[in-house]
Amino acid sequence: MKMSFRWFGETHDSVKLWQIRQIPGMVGIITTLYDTAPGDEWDLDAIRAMKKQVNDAGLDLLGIESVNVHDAIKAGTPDRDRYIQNYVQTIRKLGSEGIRLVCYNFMPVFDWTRTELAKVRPDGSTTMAYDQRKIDGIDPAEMFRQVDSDSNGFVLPGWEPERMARVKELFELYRHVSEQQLFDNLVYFLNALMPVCDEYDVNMAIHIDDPCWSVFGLPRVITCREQLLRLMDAVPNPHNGVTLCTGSLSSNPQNDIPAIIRSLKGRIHFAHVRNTKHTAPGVFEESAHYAADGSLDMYAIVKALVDIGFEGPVRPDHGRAIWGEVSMPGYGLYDRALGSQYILGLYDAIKRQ
Ligand SMILES: [Mn+2]
Repeated sequence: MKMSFRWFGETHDSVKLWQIRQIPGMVGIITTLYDTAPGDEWDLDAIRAMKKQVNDAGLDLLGIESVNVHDAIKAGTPDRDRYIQNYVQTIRKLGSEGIRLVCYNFMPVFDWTRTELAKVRPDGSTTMAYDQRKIDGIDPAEMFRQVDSDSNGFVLPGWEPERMARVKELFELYRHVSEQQLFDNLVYFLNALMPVCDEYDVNMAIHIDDPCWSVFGLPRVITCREQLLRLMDAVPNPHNGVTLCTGSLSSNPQNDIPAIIRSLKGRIHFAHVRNTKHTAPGVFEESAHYAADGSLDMYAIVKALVDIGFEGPVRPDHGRAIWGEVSMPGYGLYDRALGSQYILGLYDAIKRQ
């Protein structure tokens, strides 16, 4: 596996590339162009500049997270083909620059959802947490106000104010979109992308829905093994693959993550590895990566990735806020650096056995 770190660019991230470069075993960066809107065709010069910046810091640009998918594509409105064509052109440009991984998600309206961004843990660190009982008691606009006020002044990916200003309109857009239709729209989108992915050897890697069930009555389809395999079968091209996010999958403890990893041999193109601690059904927080700090068997997860021959980029995904660091929630330097070392330690030990 290639250890990587998500980075939000010089103007959006509190963490610097030179700091990331000093984490042992860290070889790559996962980033995106932050001044593009979903549906835009990316500018080739901007892609080149982004890549050069990462390379100049001694790191490889291992993938894009995310090229966001326009709501017209997800909802399947008549203008979707225009946005799909822009997406095809973006893949073409990324591929021509040697960037071969695109992470994306297909969740309507909201990206990942948390009910608390700075829950205080017994050791004084803070972390992101989810409580379904709170979701059941508030409306989406209130949810956004809470996220916005707890974000340390950073703009959280998936929670951009422009997007949230349109929350009512977006809910209206999806009002008549069933889970079957959402799934069909995803298949339509992927089928349109596969020729350019074949041409440039670009892997599409869908992120697990987070949490992996319907929130606020919106449809969600990337939730469990059955649904993942259904998508792999619907578009059997190996460039149609998965971002295996252990944190997102773990939101539903019914998901047997090592078994899911084994069932997706050859189709996992990117892995997000983190741990969560569950205290009640639908109630969890993001713990340290160390297995005993949370509820996941991190050894079994890394072992399954090794066993299926996974060699793509891995990143430590979210971390807690520790040692007084102020950053975008979930995306500080310190705890993700610690997490990367734990994952690499497991990986080394498993490889040497
Ligand atoms: Mn993830």
